[in-house]
Amino acid sequence: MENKGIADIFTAIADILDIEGGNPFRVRSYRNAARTIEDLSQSLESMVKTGMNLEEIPGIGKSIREKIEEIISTGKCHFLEELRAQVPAGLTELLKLEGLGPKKVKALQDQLGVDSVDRLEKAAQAGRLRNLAGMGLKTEEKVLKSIEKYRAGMGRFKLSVGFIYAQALLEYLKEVPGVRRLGPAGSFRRRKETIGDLDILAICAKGCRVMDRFTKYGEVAEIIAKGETKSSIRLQCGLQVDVRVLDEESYGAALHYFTGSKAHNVAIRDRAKELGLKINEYGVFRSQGDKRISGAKEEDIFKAVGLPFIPPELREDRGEVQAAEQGMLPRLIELSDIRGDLQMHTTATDGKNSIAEMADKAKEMGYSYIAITDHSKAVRVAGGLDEKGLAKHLKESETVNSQFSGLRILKGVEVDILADGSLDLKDDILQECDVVLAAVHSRFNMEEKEMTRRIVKALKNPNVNILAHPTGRLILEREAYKVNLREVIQAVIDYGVILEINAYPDRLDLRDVDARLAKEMGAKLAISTDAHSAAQLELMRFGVYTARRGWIEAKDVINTLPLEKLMKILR
Ligand code: DGT
Ligand code: CA
Ligand code: CA
Ligand code: ZN
Repeated sequence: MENKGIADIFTAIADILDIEGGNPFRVRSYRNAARTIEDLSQSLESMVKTGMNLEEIPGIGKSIREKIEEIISTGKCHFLEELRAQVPAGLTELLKLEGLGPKKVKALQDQLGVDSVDRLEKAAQAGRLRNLAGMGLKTEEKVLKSIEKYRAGMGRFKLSVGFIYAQALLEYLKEVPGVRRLGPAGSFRRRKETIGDLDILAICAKGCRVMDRFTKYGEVAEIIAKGETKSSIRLQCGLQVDVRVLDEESYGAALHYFTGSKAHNVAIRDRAKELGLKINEYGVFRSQGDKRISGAKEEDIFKAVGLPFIPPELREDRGEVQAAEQGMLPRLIELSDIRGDLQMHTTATDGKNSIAEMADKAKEMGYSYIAITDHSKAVRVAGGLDEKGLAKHLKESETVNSQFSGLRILKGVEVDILADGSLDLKDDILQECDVVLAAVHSRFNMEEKEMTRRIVKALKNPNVNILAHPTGRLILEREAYKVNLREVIQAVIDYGVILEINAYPDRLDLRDVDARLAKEMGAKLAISTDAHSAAQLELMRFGVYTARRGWIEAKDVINTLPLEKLMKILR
């Protein structure tokens, strides 16, 4: 089983214990274990196979190690199954609704007998929540909204989760004798922020047993369909995977077709029609007489309609066909353009690694610079720094910097934007920093006008360099706060501030279309991971994917610049 699947089991345990009012330390130890496991760069399964003692991993003790070994050898966790037998199945689902924590879920169950999303919806509609302690009319409205949102996102998975399963599954299928070519298509290949399912295409030799092997994959929960050319399974995590076996001569046409998006395909096919051609998943044909022209390579499709290759990330029918026609396609940014990372946290606040450990990893990645940007004091849950704490931390950054050659460690902070738009730390300490990120971490439910005024006021502070995660959304979990983004973008331009594309896979904030808007209005961007561990510095790729979907080029992004040029922008 993948690390992610094992982590999900520990999260499920923690959720149930939490609702049952279990010992908070125990709950936390399961949650921490889940997080640790998700962050591991090596698979637990391979560690167990090589005989490594898992208790050497920080945060993993005897009881969790035993459970991991059980899960790896049996695919199941007995303890979780026991817990599940004690609570209604729908109850833990309630935790997935925005704004509902274990305490509220428990209260709803005890006082109203609510133990599923459907029942909660009925109770809210019937006005039965408003009389509970700590709830009211507003709660009912909010609950109904979160239910609506939950249902809309149901069955979708974050791109990063798709990556975990896609990589493992592709590795597995590659080993099957007779598989000649293998690759992802669909929204995964377009790097959309969430995927509905995973689409995989293959070319196989005659007699290849790829479908047998696919449907016998270790994490299959259900075989939805099994055929010679198409099979679908559902993994234990709920993700559906489709595999299609194609003919070599039509691989390109099928790859284009199944990469989508549907709207892009329609735009290409309309163009083909005007040229007297027909394009489908089997190839390019003449409309008259059905003579086949090409289709083995994906380039064939674009060539047939007189266009240059359009990268998958742009295929959303958002003007890419017209841009291609006019020779105006952007030269999209690539991961290799990135020279450093401008947001990360360390053990000084809620990160897992020291400054030196972050720097080691950055060096290994070939970066020229990183900025250490821990939280400020208003973010209490993260142990944010006050002026004194930051002063000491900046000194430490300097010291570590002097120990590294070829990597510049910039002194920074992620300072909180308080409710009134003032900053959480005094100007004289902010002046000491090379990089100041400003961000909203509280009071998300302000009115749009108030939130916009709050952020714009913060941007006026001349010490602020970058507006971090500008809209505050968490994918599939929390909507962006209400804010007039155009006004914010205009303000960053006016005050010389950079907008962040936060690469952390739960955030991807700015999102693709907003990054594009920012670029079109003339703003500059930074792509930063917000890493809370050294391993998470690798998450940069998700920020780059988002930028590419936003038509962003290397020249729009400040952390593609060499150090000296970057320093000029940061002043
Ligand atoms: P998803 O899975 O919801 O994240 O989105 P996609 O884009 O991966 O959609 P999916 O898996 O239903 O189908 C994969 C691709 O196949 C889709 O992007 C375009 C193509 N496709 C599927 N159904 C149709 C269709 O009815 N018409 C056209 N033109 N293309 C289709
Ligand atoms: Ca799909
Ligand atoms: Ca599909
Ligand atoms: Zn933040």
